[in-house]
Amino acid sequence: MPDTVAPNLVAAVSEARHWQRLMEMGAIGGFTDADGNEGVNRACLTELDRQARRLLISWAGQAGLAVTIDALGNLFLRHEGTVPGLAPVVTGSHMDSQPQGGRFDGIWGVLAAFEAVQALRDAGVSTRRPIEVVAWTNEEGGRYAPGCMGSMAYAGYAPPTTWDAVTDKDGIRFGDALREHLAAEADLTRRPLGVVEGSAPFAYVEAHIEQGPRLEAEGLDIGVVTGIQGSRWFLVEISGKSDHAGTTPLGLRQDAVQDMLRAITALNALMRDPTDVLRFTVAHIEVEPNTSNSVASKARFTIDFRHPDNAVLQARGNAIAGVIQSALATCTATVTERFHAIPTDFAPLVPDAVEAAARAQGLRAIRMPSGAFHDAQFIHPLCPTGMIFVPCRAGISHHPAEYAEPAALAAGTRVLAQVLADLANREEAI
Ligand code: HGY
Ligand code: MN
Ligand code: MN
Repeated sequence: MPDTVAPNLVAAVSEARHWQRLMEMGAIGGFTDADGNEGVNRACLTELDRQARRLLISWAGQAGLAVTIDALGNLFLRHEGTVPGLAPVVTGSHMDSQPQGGRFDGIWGVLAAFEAVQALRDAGVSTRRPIEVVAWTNEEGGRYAPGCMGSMAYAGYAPPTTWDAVTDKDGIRFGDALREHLAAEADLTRRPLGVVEGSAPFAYVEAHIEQGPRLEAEGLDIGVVTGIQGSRWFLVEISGKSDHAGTTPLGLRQDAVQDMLRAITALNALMRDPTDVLRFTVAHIEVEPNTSNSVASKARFTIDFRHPDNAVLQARGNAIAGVIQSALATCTATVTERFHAIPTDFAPLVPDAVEAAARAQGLRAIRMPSGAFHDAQFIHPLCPTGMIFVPCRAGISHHPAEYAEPAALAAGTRVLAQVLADLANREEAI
């Protein structure tokens, strides 16, 4: 990795153009919340998602990049290298957002990758290897659980039809929404799904806002991400019996809400961690019939459990179902695991390239793990993988107040550009 800065490449990254594109993207599904924050609600495989993709595709066409999509709708923008047949360097993130999301989570990584590739081309920096900018389908898992469906299918982690029967809050099946989406993008060139003929990427780099407070609090510019903690998602459905709230004695009830509370209380005890490293969240609850004067027959809730140590992730995650069953008083419960991402430690190649580029550009960088999961977690087994974090305001994310400064995003994009130029000119992954 040349320790010199590629000055014309760094200069070719345009902060203004990059910010303008981010704001234009943020207007698609954009909204202003009660506090005046500019948020985004752009769920995967919706008209808004397709609008955002068409905007990116139009920019890619103007920049001379070849556009393809695969059977999961993963979108690729390809910059050709000078040596035919070499494995590409892949870089990108996701374009879908949380329902109360921000203008930077995911989409910044896609637009930073696009800006970096455009800067390479503007600066006349040739690369032996092709570079592919990617937008993965359904990273968030907000509309359809779990997240990372596009990258999981691409990496062969699960068959592409795994999630066809998953429904959204309106009962629309993922398989049907995907079919509709692919039909709407039938004009785009289709590519085989995943790693075909052994063409695994040479390396994968994902730029992302930190979604935590550390870089800002410590006055740092770049997070050199060393790995991603593990995540496990479960759906719990408690079944009881609906009854009249006024006439049914408590002793005769099979109250699904009361048993849900018992189960969550027992899970809180299982997940207790005085070191506050473990993450346990129940944040999506549904009750049926959901009226104030009928005892609940059903209670559904989600579990998002995370930990950086796989031994803890497996031990406590595997105990969840038993703890729930033991906590029930009158109802029955089903516990379904929907997502299981083991903790990831990135091989040194990409983190070292990120740290060297940050240093060469005079930026303050620190090595750190990611608390959020990312598509990089599923690409990691295929090739050397790494991530670049930039600071976001107060670490806020998955909220309309999510914000990052234009200069901070441009700095992250310049590091990404230099890392791509470095990796795309390497002979071997050493
Ligand atoms: O939930 C996550 O960690 C990611 O931001 N989707
Ligand atoms: Mn994200
Ligand atoms: Mn997110």
